[in-house]
Amino acid sequence: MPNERCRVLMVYPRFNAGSFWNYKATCELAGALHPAAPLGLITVAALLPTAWEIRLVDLNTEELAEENLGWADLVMTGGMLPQQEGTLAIIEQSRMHRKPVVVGGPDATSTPHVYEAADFLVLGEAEEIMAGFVSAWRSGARTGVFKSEMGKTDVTKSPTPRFDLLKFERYLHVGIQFSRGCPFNCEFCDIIELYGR
Ligand code: B12
Repeated sequence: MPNERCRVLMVYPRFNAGSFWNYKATCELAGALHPAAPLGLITVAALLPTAWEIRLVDLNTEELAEENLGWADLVMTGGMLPQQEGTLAIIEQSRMHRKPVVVGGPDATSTPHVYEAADFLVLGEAEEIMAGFVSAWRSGARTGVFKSEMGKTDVTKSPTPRFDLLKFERYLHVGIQFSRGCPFNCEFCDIIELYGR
């Protein structure tokens, strides 16, 4: 689509302070601001049309400047359970600026009712869903719930994440994916429900 413009502001929500397994002390020792980079959002970024402009703000390492919200046509956010409060705050802030907000990721997929205030919900693995979202957005949709109709993602078809959007020096480690789901049965974990084996 020539001349198409869409400015996407990706915001990685803040984790609850003091949440378990947050590597806070390790980050201090190593001089990092946060343990892990937002691999979900940069994977979603790689699934969007190349003509769309993308900015990434990780609220675990920086503040969200008002200017970024003013710039955006669309806000994308989401993460895991300890980021729920942070995600809800981003939804509220985006709505105050009258910016449509898309929420996705593991917590929205597990408990979509919590995120009803979002304009769009993307539930499940984004690889199978974003093309449908993009075509709905292009045809003028400004609300909707998008789910994968095609079953589980073939991880070999997941694009290389947009690592260029990261400020590497801020993180303790940057993950890469080599599988989805899990072969084990740990009782505390619902990953098999989310992404299968
Ligand atoms: C690596 C990992 C960790 C690491 C790094 C964590 C971090 N801060 O990044 C460690 C080991 C530290 C960790 C710890 C915890 N984790 Co963890 N972790 C994972 C794991 C194995 C992979 C996450 C990942 O990077 N995946 C790769 C990316 C590409 O996938 P993704 O983020 O899911 O993104 C895809 C979609 O969800 C979607 N998507 C994601 N975001 C968005 C946003 C938008 C707008 C859209 C459209 C789509 C979208 O698109 C992507 C491509 O398909 C998952 C399980 C799994 N196999 O997915 C659990 C998982 C995310 N963790 C989970 C939990 C609960 C925790 C802990 C709270 C556990 C605990 N009890 O302490 C802690 C919290 C840590 C903290 N305070 O930071 C849960 C979250 C469940 C939920 N309902 O939110 C998961 C799903 C495992 C599970 N089922 O139990 N974790």
